Amino acid sequence: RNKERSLIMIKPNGVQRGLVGEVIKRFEQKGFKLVAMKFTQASEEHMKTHYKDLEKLKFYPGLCKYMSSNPVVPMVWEGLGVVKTGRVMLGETDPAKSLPGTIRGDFSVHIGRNLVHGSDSVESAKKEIALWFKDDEVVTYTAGNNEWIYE
Ligand code: YYY
Ligand code: MG
Repeated sequence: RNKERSLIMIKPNGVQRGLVGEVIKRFEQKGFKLVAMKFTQASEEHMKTHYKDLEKLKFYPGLCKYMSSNPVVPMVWEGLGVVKTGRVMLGETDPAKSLPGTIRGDFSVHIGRNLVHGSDSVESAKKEIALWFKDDEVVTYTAGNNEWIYE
């Protein structure tokens, strides 16, 4: 219960613009639990696997090149409905359609520089988490605030 997980990843421009703390802060303050995180520069091959579902689309090569051009911060966040709610917190894929109050709505303008990735289903979250983290890099622990977040 409350163990759903999502891969949330700060993209290269989020790192370069100094928004790592801002993104983490929002997920922490919401009440989700951080269970894995790394700071890493991925290979283009790794990004091609991550975005495999999009390989037919015209922006795919540029996207994979961009995502591997600079460091990223992949994280695993855990909690009730975190996949869906995480996407709500991110905003729409196109920042122009993202409301203020969302991460993309507040801090980005262009679809190709929308700052942060979030898994789009529980199933793809599982795949993405396995791609970015070894089993023992995802940490099981009890958050001290648990009883103050869940009834
Ligand atoms: O899941 P989400 O990141 O919101 O969008 P996807 O449709 O999975 O596309 C992944 C990624 O590709 C998106 O975050 C920006 C980029 N992209 C783009 O550059 N141009 C598009 N027309 C659509 C997506
Ligand atoms: Mg997606």
